Amino acid sequence: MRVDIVTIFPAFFDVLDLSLMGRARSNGVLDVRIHDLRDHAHDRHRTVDDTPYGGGAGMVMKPEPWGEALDAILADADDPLVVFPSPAGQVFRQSTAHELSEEQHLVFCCGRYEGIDQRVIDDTAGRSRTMMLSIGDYVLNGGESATMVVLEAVARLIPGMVGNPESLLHESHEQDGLLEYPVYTKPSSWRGHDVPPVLLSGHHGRVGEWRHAQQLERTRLVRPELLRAEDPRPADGEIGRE
Ligand code: 6GU
Repeated sequence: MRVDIVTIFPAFFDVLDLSLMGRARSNGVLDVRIHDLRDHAHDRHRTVDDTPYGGGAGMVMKPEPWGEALDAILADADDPLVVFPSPAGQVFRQSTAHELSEEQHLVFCCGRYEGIDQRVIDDTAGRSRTMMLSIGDYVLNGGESATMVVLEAVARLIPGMVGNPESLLHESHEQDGLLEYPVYTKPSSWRGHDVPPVLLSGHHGRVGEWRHAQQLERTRLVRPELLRAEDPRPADGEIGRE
């Protein structure tokens, strides 16, 4: 997958050299290119922002540097998806991560200040598939950290990224939409806390039932809105059983 990121803070993405991402980049699974928006600002101060028409607080990112930066990236691109991280966008979910992991070329446009001049988004939508994406209901100072979040969630779903693809199946927000069950490793007793005995029983059926009950209980306590009509209720007697 090719990924282009346009930002006024290229150094923010230095961490992409590390860990899973670093390996994916060196073995060719991910081709990530970072672009400094200021390379497309041509005044002496490399200005990328200006005051908002209509008044109000803060600054707005000027359209010209964005237009030029995107012209250069999109010139030789084959059906890219251009993403504008924004708290005003559609909410990014695990299902969105799966959809984006099927793309062959993503372009992330990291806004700062009060946002990017809307005409940049409109102009881009006139020539490429374009979306505004929010990572949740809170406010960040810019799109950089949101881009990192989206990229990490998407990249690990690309075939060949995660060592054992089976490990992707039993996670929160996958499959049945329940939160994941708690996990334990050796020693079986630590600081007076014992691993739940069922996990030491070697009885796969009972382990599976216990894990599912834990998923339901956690979800009911922390994220009840994720439960579906067909999920058993506490009254069904499943929750808390060992
Ligand atoms: Cl994508 N950007 C900013 N600036 N704030 C956010 C966000 C994005 N998602 C949630 N809050």
